[in-house]
Amino acid sequence: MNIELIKGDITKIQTDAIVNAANSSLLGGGGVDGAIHRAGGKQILDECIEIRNRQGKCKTGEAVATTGGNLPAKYVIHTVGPVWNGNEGKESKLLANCYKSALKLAESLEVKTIAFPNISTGVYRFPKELAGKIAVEEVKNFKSAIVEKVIFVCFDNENEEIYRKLLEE
Ligand code: AR6
Repeated sequence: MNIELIKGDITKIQTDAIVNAANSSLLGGGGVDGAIHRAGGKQILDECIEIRNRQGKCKTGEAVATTGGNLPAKYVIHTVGPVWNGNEGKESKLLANCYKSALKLAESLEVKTIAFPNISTGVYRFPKELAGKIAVEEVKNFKSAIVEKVIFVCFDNENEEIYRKLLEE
């Protein structure tokens, strides 16, 4: 699998799928979630509401998919990262599950290219260095005959620096 690093706004990325760092309500919020719903338009929210009506809230570490609405990406894969409370073992596993669930769902949608934001490293306060390690490890461990390219989209300088180092290793 090809791994790339980009600094910028994930709503501008042209891939088959972009991943959203959502919350369990699936009804939108701030940060990257807010940016995706703003840029993608009402269709994404309508589909999220449908999913909620069908299966209830999205649990931490799980993922659901909607279309991309007005975004350049075809799909948005919404996953719910853990809130960092200092329980490293438990929260690391949940964050790893986000990447696993999103990649599995991407495969089932026959996604070839997928872009990830730095899940949980904003409002949810997950330590960026540890989150980066988990993200890179999960992507590298995911062997797929369908997904060809994963792009890590870093919004802030700190994450960009962390990912640059991790991907050089
Ligand atoms: N493109 C790419 N990355 C972005 C963008 C963007 N447009 N905007 C922010 N980031 P956060 P979380 C980065 O807080 O920590 C929401 O309210 C940001 O710099 O968006 O998982 C949800 O509804 C950071 O590195 O998500 C939840 O309630 C990363 O995205 C809660 O926040 C994640 O920051 C989820 O918190």
